Amino acid sequence: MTQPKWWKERVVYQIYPRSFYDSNGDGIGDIPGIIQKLDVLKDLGVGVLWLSPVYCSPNEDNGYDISDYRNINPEFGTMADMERLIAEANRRDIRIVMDLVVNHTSKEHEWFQKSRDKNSPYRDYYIWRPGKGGGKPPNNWTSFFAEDCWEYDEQSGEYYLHLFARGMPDLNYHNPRVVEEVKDILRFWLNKGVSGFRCDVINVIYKTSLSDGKKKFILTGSEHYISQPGCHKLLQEFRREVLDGYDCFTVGETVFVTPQMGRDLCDPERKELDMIFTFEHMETDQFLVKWFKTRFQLQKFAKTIATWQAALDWNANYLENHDQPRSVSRFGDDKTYWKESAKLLLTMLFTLRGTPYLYQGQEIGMTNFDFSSMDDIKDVESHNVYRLATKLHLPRGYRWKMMQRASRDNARTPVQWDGSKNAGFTAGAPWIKVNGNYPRINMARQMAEEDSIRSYCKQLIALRASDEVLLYGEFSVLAVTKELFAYRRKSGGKAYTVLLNFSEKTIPAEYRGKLVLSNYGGNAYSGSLKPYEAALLYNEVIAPPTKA
Ligand code: TEU
Ligand code: CA
Repeated sequence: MTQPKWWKERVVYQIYPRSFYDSNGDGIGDIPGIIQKLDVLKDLGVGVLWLSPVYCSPNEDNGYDISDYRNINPEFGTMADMERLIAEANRRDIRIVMDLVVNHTSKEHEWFQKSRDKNSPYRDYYIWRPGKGGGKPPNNWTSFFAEDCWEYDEQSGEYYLHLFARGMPDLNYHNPRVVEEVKDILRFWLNKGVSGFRCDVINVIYKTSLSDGKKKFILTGSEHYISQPGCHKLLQEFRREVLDGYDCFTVGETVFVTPQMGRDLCDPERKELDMIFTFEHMETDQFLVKWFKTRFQLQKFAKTIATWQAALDWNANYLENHDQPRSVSRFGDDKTYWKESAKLLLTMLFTLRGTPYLYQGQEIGMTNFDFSSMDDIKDVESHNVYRLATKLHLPRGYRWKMMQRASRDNARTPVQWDGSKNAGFTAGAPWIKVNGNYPRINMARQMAEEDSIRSYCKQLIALRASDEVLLYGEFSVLAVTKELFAYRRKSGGKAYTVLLNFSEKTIPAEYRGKLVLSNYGGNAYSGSLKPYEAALLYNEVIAPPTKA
C-alpha cells in the first residue's frame, strides 16, 4: 500500500537560479530575484522549489562544481538572502529542496587543494592513483563529458579521477571521513529549514574498484560504479543517521538504472531514496548518445513511461530540466501546434502517477534556443562535445545540428517574464542570450490570458492537488499507437481516462466519460481527438472502453 506523504501530493518546481530572475542588473539570476517571484509561483500552485546549486562555485559547470557547501555563491546573494528565501517560501507554504552534489567537488574546494599534498590528511578525500607508465592514465575509463576522466597533477605526480568535467574531482567514499562530511552538510541545510535534497548522480558515488572497464561506446568503466552495493549501504546510512530525523524527502538523479535497480533504490523498506529520476524515456529519441537524435516516436516513448509507471510504486515524473532540451520543441510541435502540444505534455506530466517536476519556463511553453553559433553557447559539456566532433571531422553543419538538438543551453536561456527588453529577466546584459521569441512567449502575457499554457497548467495543478484518483490512483495503459497514448488512473469506484493525441492528425479515440479538461476547451467529449488534443475524462462507474 502506498503511504500518503506531503511530497507525493505537491508539485515540485525546479529553479535554475542563474536564469530565473535577476534582481540587481548584473545579468545573473539571484536569490532575491527568486524571493520577488514567490507570489507568482504560489499563484501557479507549486508546493516545493528545488534550487539547482546556489553554493560557492567557480562555475566550470554552473554550480555543479561546488567549492564551499556551506556558503552561497556571491553572484546569487548571501546566506542571509538564502535564509530569507526559506522563511518567505515557508510563509507561503512552499518548501525548499537543495541540490546535493557530492559525487564530486570543485577542484577549488579546500579539501581538494589540501589533498594535492600527498601527506595531507585530505589526500584520501579524493581518488588519486599513479599512472600506468608510458604517460598512460591509471585505467581506461571515460567521462560523462566527452573527455578523459583522469587528470595528472604535477604537484603530487599522480592522477585524480573525475567522471565529469576536469575541474570536478570525484570524492572517495571508501574514506569514512568523507561520509561524515556529507552527513554534516545534510544536517547543516536541514537545520536551516530545507525540506529535502535532489541528489545529483547519486548512484555513481561509490567506486567498487578501479580496474579497467569493458570497452564501450560510452562510459567505459561504468560497471565498476553504477548502483554498487557500497552505494546502497551509504544511502541507507545517510537516511538512518540523518534524514530520518527530519521531515524531508530525497529524489535521486540516477543514471543507467534498470527497473530492478530503481526498485532497490526506492523500496520504502530498504530506506534509501524516496524517488528517482530515470532517463529512459528521455533516451527514446536518441541513437546511442543524446547528440545523435532520431525522430520522436510516441510508441517507444509511451511504452517506456508505462514500463516505469508499472516498475516503481512512486515515480519522479519530468519532461524537462536544466540538462534537457525543451519538451515542446522535442516531443511536441513548437510551431503550428505550440500551444496545444505544450498543454498536452503538461496534461501527461500531471496525470501520471508520481510527483510531478516542472522546470522553470515549462509552464509558459518556452522553446529551445534560437542561437546561431558556438559563441552563444556557454555550457561546458556542449563545448567539449563540439570539440570532439570537430576532431572526428564531423561536418560543421552537422555539429551545429547536434548542438541545436541536444545542448543543455536549450533549457538555460533566461525565463521570459514579459515583453520588455531582455524579456524582463535583467536590467543589464544577460549572462546567456534571451530567446528572441519572448515578445510572443512570456509570463506576463500568459498570466493575463485565460486560455494560455500557464493558465491551463495552473488548472491541472489545482485539479491534481485534491484529487485522490490523480494523486494515488493506480495507473494502467489503455492504448499506445503511433499517435495515441491513452491510460487510466483508478481508485475505488472512480477513474480518469487520459487521452493524448501526439500527432497533427485528427484521430478516433472512442472512450466514454465526462469531459473534465481538454486543451481545446468544450464540455463534452466527441469520440475523436483533434491535433495534439489532450482530454481528461471522468468515469464514475468503470465500464470497459467501447473500443481499444
Ligand atoms: O547530471 C548528470 C548527468 O547524467 C548529466 O551530466 C547528463 O549525462 C548530461 O547532462 C546529459 O548529457 C547532473 C547534473 O544534472 C548536471 O547538470 C551536472 O553537469 C552533472 O550532474 C555533474 O554534476
Ligand atoms: Ca543578479
